[in-house]
Amino acid sequence: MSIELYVFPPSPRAFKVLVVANHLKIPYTTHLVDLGKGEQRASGYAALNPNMRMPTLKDGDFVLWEANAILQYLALQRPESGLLPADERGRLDVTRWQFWDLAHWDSACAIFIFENVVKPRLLGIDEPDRAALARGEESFHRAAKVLNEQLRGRPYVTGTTLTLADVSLGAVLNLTDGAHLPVGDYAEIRRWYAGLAALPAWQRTLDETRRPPATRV
Ligand SMILES: N[C@@H](CCC(=O)N[C@@H](CS)C(=O)NCC(=O)O)C(=O)O
Repeated sequence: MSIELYVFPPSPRAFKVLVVANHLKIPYTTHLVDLGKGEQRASGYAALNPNMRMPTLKDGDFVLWEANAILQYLALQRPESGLLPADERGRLDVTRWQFWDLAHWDSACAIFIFENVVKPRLLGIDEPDRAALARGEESFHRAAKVLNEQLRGRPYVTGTTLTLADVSLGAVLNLTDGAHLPVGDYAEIRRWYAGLAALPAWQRTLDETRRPPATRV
């Protein structure tokens, strides 16, 4: 039985899971958790993920939520890929950036996504909260400066090879235009993201996330 992924494909948190599965050629089936219809609160889904958020992975009787943990689970299916390095220090470096993602990067970007994408497209609210966006700007620039400097002289976040750190941090930039993420001054971030977006699996996943998944929860 293949891995089951419960996702709302327009979300970068779903994208990061799907792109890793595609990059590693891991077979999976998807179940749509339509956030626009509140399907994350359906009792069957809430039994899998008590947070009532997506994504969630189910592999037989093993259930895992939190996108960055799911990425590690997928990478461990193909250790030879190097997406999660085998050596302890390399692995901790990747894990560090995945933690940093949730603590600083994802949380800053999420403000822009909520105000400029989710509100108008899913909630029918056209006017963004200016105070929230101002807080988002401050958090975004503080984090973006760190990421931009880290990428200087490095093709990827942790060095010369693609790892989960790149996927965790790069997925959100798919929404740069729609969310108005202010990446304009960060040349290293833009150069690095262009490389990610050129990956065949990235392209395929972008195509796939524009189509509805086969089944529903
Ligand atoms: N830290 C979690 C965040 C998951 C999350 O917040 N997912 C959002 C969509 S991007 C969600 O399902 N929201 C539904 C809701 O808040 O009702 C992860 O990275 O997996």
